[in-house]
Amino acid sequence: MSSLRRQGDFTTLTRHVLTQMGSFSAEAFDISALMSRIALAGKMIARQLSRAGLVADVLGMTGTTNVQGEEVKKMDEFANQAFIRAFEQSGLVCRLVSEEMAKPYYLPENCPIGRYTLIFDPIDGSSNIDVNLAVGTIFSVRQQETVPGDDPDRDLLQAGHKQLIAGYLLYGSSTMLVYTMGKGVHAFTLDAGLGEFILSHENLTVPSKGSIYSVNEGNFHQWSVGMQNYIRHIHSQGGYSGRYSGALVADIHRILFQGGVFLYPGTQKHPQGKLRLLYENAPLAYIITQAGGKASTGKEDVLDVVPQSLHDRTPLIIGSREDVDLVLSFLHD
Ligand code: P6P
Repeated sequence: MSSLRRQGDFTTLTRHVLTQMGSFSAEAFDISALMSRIALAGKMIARQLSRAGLVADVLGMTGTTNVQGEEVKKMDEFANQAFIRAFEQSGLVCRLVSEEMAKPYYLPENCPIGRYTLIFDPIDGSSNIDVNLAVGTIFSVRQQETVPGDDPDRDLLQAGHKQLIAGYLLYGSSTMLVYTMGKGVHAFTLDAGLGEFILSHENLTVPSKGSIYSVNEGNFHQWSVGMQNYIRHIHSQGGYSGRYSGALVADIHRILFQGGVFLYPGTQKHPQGKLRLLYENAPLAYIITQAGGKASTGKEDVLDVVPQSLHDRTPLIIGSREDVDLVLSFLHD
């Protein structure tokens, strides 16, 4: 279980990152500043969400569709712009990869100094906004690499093990930021009065087994026989609770704290499922794996998958190690 912090121990995000880096080198300060910019974008988004319904440009659609062919909500666009504004003139990040942008967005003023690429889903679960339910942001930081070949962005098409940092923001009853840089998983809660993310849970661990299964059972008849048999098994066993919010970040956050398994399987129509690898499944797999859990596509570890393109999708089975292994045992039968 996580260790709740003592009241009054004001460990800020920037200080925690420097502690994690174990140094005060220029690189450590760059990473700390980078995380601060992510936190700033998160605060801008949280503030806009808190005014939904009161001010224009929060609820509703923009009238455009994104590279995924999905209708873009006003908050999707606002959140995407918040990250662009947070990293312009920062000297930190040279390239942004977003669910909302077909191609990487270069920040030329930061290149080539900015050695990092930020990959993100600005608002995950945006259909929840109009009904005031939790939504999130998912982010991943990778080192910018020059690889042979004519495509300057080819270095992005590498496995999830290449991630330096992964995390998410959850805009729920409180606003939280959860991240890992390979040394455990840590959670911060936004103290709006201070305007700071304060460490609230350190070294989070996923329980080895849980009683929650999180899946959209409306797709049951489109799943493989193995996946259908797993769900039948769960129904017959009893002792499980179904929880599904429609926002990946909220459902994963519950699994991180309480254990269990989240599933977004492939279907006959969409064998790769719906969720995107680079800015949803890979960052969340890094977090859950760092917390002692497991993340699989059903065929291989999510972190081993090498994407063919920026917006590739994979099926996702993620959570407590024993629960994920139980699902896999039905798929491999
Ligand atoms: P469905 C939101 O659109 C999202 O990408 C995830 O946040 C969420 O887990 C999933 O899709 C919900 O998809 O098909 O169950 O509505």
